Amino acid sequence: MPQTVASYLVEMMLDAGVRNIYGIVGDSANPIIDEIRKTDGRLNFVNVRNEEAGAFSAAADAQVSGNPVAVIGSAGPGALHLVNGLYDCARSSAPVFAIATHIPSAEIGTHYHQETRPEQVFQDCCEYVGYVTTPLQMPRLAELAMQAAVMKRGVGMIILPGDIAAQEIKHPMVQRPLIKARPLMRPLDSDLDQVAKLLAGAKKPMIFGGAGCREAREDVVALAERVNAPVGYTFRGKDALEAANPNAIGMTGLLGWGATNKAMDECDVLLMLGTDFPYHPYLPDKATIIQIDEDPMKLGRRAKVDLALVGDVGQAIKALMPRLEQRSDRAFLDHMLKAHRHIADKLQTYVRHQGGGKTLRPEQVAATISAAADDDAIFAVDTGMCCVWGARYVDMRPEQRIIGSFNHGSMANAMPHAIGAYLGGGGRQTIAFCGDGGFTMLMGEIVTAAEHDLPVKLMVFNNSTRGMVRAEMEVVGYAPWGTDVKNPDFGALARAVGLHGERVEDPDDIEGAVKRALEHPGPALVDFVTDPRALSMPPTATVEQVRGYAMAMTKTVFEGDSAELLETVKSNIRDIKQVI
Ligand SMILES: Cc1ncc(C[n+]2csc(CCOP(=O)(O)OP(=O)(O)O)c2C)c(N)n1
Ligand SMILES: [Mg+2]
Repeated sequence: MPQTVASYLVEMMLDAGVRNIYGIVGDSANPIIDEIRKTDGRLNFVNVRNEEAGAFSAAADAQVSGNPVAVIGSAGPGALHLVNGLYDCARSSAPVFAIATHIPSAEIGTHYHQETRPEQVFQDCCEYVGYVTTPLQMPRLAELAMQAAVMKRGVGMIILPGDIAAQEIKHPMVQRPLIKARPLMRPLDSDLDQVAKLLAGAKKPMIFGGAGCREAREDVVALAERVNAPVGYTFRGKDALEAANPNAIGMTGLLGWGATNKAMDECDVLLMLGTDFPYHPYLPDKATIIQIDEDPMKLGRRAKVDLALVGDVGQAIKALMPRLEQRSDRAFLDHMLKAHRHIADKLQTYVRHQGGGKTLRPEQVAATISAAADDDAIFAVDTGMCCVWGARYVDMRPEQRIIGSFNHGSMANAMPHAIGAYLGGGGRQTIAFCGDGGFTMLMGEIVTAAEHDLPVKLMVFNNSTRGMVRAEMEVVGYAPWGTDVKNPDFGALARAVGLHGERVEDPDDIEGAVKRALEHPGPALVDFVTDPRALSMPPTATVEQVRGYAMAMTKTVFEGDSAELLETVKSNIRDIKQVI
């Protein structure tokens, strides 16, 4: 059988470990789709309803499975739909092989039907873009794209006109075995000696970890216990460092909770591990900062770093441990753990009091879902307030995962992420925290879940507003405007599509609805009609208490301590009073 460009691509994807390819058919993609068909499911074509969602699913699939995942979009608009989701792949370091099929090669440059310039459009979100204009470039370009995806953990793309996909590869160029595993790198001994010295001299050492700690939880915990350091983390670090970690003290930043912010203020040596946390005002300016990351580009770009080391976090710690004595002074650690417990307890206010009324508190919804979830459940949270509920009320267990569009920050990620996480996670319970805005943005994917009978659990936090932006407006003194939306009954909508669907308006019904959704064997949706003001309103309070509480809550949520921020909050008290 002669090998065509399309048949080679499918073979190469299978060889590289790709199991799922997300996308939508299209004229220019047909030669590839036909080759996928011939694999009889070995390469699973996940027929989605929007290519953007397909790319989000690929991002989650790759993050959960650790394997490269593929997406395909057809010429022009089909491929363009991929863009936002591919940015999410790139920003989440998800190895994704993307095929953007293209108009017939003879028509390129003539403003032909559906013509775009994909080689320009995708440049920024891809590690590599190979533009195939003749089968003579194959398989070299496809291999380079796959290698870029796997080795650089990002998007490797080929742009492929449909007519070329169908052509035979007569003169294969430089076919070589794919390199499938990334090497491990560790810092130099001399640099590790310096780290050991700084940590030994620290009175208040602290660790702050990110996604780079994913494979190194036990190493980080062992290190933290050796030097008695509290461990704060980013959202992607929560996925790795919150569970099974006695020194965990929560997150910092906009969504932060726990004692991390306080520890950042008070620590004298900060060890940043595998994090590119972007919000530099939350990083200390007084402490000595040591940073370890496998990507040198991430060193020192967020804070003034005193000692920067390139290397894998786990490998670095393994080599560092023999250089460190057990520290006996636990004063700073114990102080932070105590502060952390206090703040964590305060956060339970709305969970315990259920808002004191008949409106649904999202905090209670999130905490109820977290408690009912499987020990190895995967959570996907939408950008918006669902990030806050996920950050604060999903109490991670060691085998659980939590993913989101944390670096790219796109809405509408949770449902397609859940679909990809379910497929990549080998059938684990997968729960999406969807905002009503996020859910409706890529709502077609509920049909994907129904059609493929993917038992994702879609928990819609339906506050009929773009809540996160509304809060942002309020905090800086804008009148909330352009934020509210009118929604249908999503439970009824889900049932119409073939899912288990419910709508919950009474706090007493939360638990039962969560249980029924999780126990249902297929896809399920619960439409939680939540309180749109759920950021600033205390359960039971006088006006004075509301004033103080609102300021404190707003401060907690936005983590700002500045007088200016407090002034703007005060100016919004009138607004807050409307809801008591
Ligand atoms: C694609 C996209 N559009 C706009 C934004 C800006 N944005 C961030 S959060 C948000 C509101 C989200 O609303 P919803 O999904 O209802 O969640 P809520 O905050 O109400 O829980 C918006 C508009 C974004 N991040 N991504
Ligand atoms: Mg909303």
